[in-house]
Amino acid sequence: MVEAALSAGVVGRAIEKRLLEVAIHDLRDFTTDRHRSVDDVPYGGGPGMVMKPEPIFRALDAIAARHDAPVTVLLMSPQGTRFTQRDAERLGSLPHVAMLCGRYEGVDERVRSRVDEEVSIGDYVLSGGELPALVVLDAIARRVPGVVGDDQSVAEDSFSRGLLDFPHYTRPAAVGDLRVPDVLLSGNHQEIRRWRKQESLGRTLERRPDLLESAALDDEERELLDRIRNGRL
Ligand code: 4GX
Repeated sequence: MVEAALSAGVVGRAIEKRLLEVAIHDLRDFTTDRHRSVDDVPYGGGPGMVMKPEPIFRALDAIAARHDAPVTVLLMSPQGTRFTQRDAERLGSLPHVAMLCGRYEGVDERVRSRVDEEVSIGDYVLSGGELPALVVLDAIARRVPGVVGDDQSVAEDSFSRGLLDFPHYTRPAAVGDLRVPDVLLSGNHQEIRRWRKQESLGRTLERRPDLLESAALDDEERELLDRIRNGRL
């Protein structure tokens, strides 16, 4: 699954262009028993299985040995702190990141002594950490200069500005009675910028008011938000 994802799309192209290097490590390659076991029954009893610590420690040692600069170890887990655009920006500036993907009920607690950050992609339970790791990788990769064609569009991305995106339209100007807002056809770039700010703010207020508490708004945006809140827009 991870191999397939790494060969496709934006991440695939970034790797081809050598803007990004990704290695997959199979924990079974770091086992020593005949059955190559990576999991075992939980101490104290109960259902499910727990990932054994030694194969994980050996894998992390092998990864560290491949690099001169520090390797930041992430554990993908629903117990982690929620992954955000800010984390994508921060992690993207680190020399090396290892993402530990568990299955079953999780990892032996002692593994956390080797983990720098426990990361969740959202409040739902998946069957493994691989999809979360691919989500985190994608968010990091598309910010690497040259990976996405247009650096401008990455910089202006919805969450980089801390607000939800404004509505987008393309040709034709009318599909039946569904028309593109006149302001976008006006050629008045000052007005278009203001309309987009207004739409971003309106949507954010409506759908994600929590984002407004930490959004860095400029003077015009604070004025617009005030007017939206007071029903004057
Ligand atoms: N965001 N899962 C990890 C096994 C597990 C459980 C506990 C370590 C500790 C998930 C998520 C997620 C399912 C990946 C359980 N590993 N990961 N897996 N949501 O649901 O990150």
